[in-house]
Amino acid sequence: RGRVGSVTRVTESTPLIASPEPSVEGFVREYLRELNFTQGTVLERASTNDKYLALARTVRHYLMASWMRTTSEHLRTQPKAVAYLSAEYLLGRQLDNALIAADLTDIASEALASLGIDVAELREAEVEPGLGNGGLGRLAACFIDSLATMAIPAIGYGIRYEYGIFRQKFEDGWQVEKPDRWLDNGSPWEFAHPEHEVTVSFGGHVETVSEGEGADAVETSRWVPGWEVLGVPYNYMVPGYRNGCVNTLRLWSARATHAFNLETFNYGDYAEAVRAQTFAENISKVLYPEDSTPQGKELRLQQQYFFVACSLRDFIDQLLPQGFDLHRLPERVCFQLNDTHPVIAVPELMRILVDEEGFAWDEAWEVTQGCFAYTCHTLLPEALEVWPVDLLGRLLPRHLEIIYRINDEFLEEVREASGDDAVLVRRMSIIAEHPGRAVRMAHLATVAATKVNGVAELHSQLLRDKVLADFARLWPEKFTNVTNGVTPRRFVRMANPRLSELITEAIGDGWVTDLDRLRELEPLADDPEFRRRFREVKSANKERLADFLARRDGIEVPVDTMLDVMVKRLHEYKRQTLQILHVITLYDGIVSGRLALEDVVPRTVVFGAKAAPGYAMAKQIIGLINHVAAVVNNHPEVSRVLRVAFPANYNVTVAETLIPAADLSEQISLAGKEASGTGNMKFALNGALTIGTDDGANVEIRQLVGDDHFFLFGLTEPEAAAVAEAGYRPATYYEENATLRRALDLIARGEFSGGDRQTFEPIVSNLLGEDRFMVLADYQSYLDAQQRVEAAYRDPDAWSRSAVLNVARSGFFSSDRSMRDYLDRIWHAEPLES
Ligand code: TH1
Repeated sequence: RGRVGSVTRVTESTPLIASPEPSVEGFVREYLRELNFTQGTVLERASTNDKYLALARTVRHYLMASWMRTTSEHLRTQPKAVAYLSAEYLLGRQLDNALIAADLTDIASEALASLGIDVAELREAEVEPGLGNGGLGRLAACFIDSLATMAIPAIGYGIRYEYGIFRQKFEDGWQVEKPDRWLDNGSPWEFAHPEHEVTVSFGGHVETVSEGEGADAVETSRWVPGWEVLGVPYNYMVPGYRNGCVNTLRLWSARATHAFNLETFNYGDYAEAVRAQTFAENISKVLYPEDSTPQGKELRLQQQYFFVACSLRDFIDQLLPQGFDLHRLPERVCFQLNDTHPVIAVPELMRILVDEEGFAWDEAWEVTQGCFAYTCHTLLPEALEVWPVDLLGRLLPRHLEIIYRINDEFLEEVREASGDDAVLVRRMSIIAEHPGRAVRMAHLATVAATKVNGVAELHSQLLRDKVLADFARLWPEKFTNVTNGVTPRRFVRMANPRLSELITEAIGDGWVTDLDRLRELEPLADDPEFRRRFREVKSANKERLADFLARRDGIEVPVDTMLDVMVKRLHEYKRQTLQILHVITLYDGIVSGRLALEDVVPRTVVFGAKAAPGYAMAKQIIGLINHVAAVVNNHPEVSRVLRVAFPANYNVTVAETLIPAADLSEQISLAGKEASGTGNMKFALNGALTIGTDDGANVEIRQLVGDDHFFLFGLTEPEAAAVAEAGYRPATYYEENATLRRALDLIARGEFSGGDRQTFEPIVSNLLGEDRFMVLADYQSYLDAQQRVEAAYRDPDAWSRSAVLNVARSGFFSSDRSMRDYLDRIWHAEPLES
């Protein structure tokens, strides 16, 4: 269906060009060829960007033969594949990861050094593809890394946003958003394939056609779309770790159709033609910057349908043999739905099977139910996507009709199973009636999927007991858990080379692909020499961070203090406010003389957080943190023991230098609100201790590392639910706790806003009036836990013993383990034999 050509299907291995020679001389030759022939410049005149692009392309060449071989093997052997459907992939920089995967780090450094080039400087030139908001997008990136490392036939499908997550700046401490022009300096990691473009339709109406005569007559629906766009695939390599497997990430970019333009041009209206083009191309223009709080914008639904329609078409046309019997589709693929964003794929597959392939409805539904699995990533009611029926019907009329029929048959089943329980039927319906008629995407996903999973034990439990309880009662076997994980390649091996070397020296390098082997470090926690070397690594990482922040932001980080870090999206439920209240309490203690400087363990509190541009309270909190930082850091006494650093534009690159330097990891969401968290895992694996609530994956981290090596505080989920049930009154805590009262009064009196009482009034009145996430209820417990942190930190040997045990006992949080769980419980796919 491509415009230019169709693919030749590989039936046996086609000849491939071999990789360039993996030697310093070979690398130099290849590099200069790239610089001269592709980049079109000579070394003496090359800019840093020229040199970076040439390096990226050189590294690419070394992975190319493996990529082609993996693709051909996939096509030849036709195994069951995993197709991961995700609206976000927060990839981070590619160069270092590719160098490590191809085992070229040393060769590349030496080769470039021989040309007088410092690889470290070129690494800095890469702009990271920020095609995601936070945890959900980064999880997708970790998963495709693990799938490649485990040689699982897998393809990631998503959107090639022209603008990724915005670049955050601070002006007078307030967040300002700038566009992320990540493609401007060239994009050496992508391969455009316009010849494999896919047409996607929107709008129009549905016609009912009668076929056959009399009693045999059947009514069928036909979608007559109103307009079309093209999806152009861009392929990215996903290299496995030194295993010869390179999978593909395929991101779609929107283009105007050729016919569309031609007609308009024939009318002679050039400007109108260009406008139409812009309209179509808007679809993949920008990532929506809301994390966990979707905006019901039409363009967002367009994005969602656009990428899943392209992906299903592509999988069927390009990855399956011609003439494949789609009744057998579930044998060949599992489409994993990363939250509800790709759920419109369910009616799309139904449409393909019924309208295009002529399947009977029941046959099509059986196939569809066999092909999808759904991961839910949240518990917040406001994060559950709901599309107004009129919007969906306008954009995708045939899909709405299909959703209605799925719902009719489903509700019939509910009625039968429940003895006509009308209340239950209304609760479970895919269509919500209030406040307006709308499609509940989580219900649609749950009805269609073979399996529904949460992302940590507690989260999956709460899904079964609360959010999707009716569904779990009807189909208990459908529900399962897969606890999230992170890739040890990027977040330990690459981000923390010093720790990696120490570990490898102790237990060999098998841990990089078998993270459970970190257990072998446990006895070394009792070895004073090992602990000393561990502390040396931590200090060196702090030096590296201090260097990085000094150059990047002009921020001074004292390296001999406890590094206390909270990095994640700004969200009220995550409770950055709780940590800033602790900072204010320390400040107040010192300034008022109640706390002697000698009694404070010197600490540097680091924040990193972006707020959704339309989330006013989140932006207020950012303003507060920056204003508190200014006061604390400029106070002659306080700043001797307390600093606050808030580097702007926290992203994957910053995480990679920050996390390995951290002593203390702040995971302080209200229990029952953070589905999993994945930053928490990265910190533990890099030897930070956690101060945290019993929420998300914190629960499992604490169980694994042990209570003595984790600082637990706060209400549990059942306790928080009980407090909410009984009627939470935050002002009581203010009235009864003098320390808390002083901290809040300082904010209210304008201590951090040059005496202005209005600036942070919304925060104070929200905390005293509503405090939906129970910051005040957990304040004292948090303070007590921070006291235990200080006591523990005063004993460096005991602290580093705990830190080593955190590393040794966190192997479970490898995304390789997550992938094994998905394979066993959901996908049932096998590795490609090589
Ligand atoms: C996050 C969850 O908040 C986090 O707890 C979890 O570790 C992570 O997903 C990975 O599972 C979510 N991110 C989003 C983003 C959007 C919508 C819902 C969620 S849940 C846009």
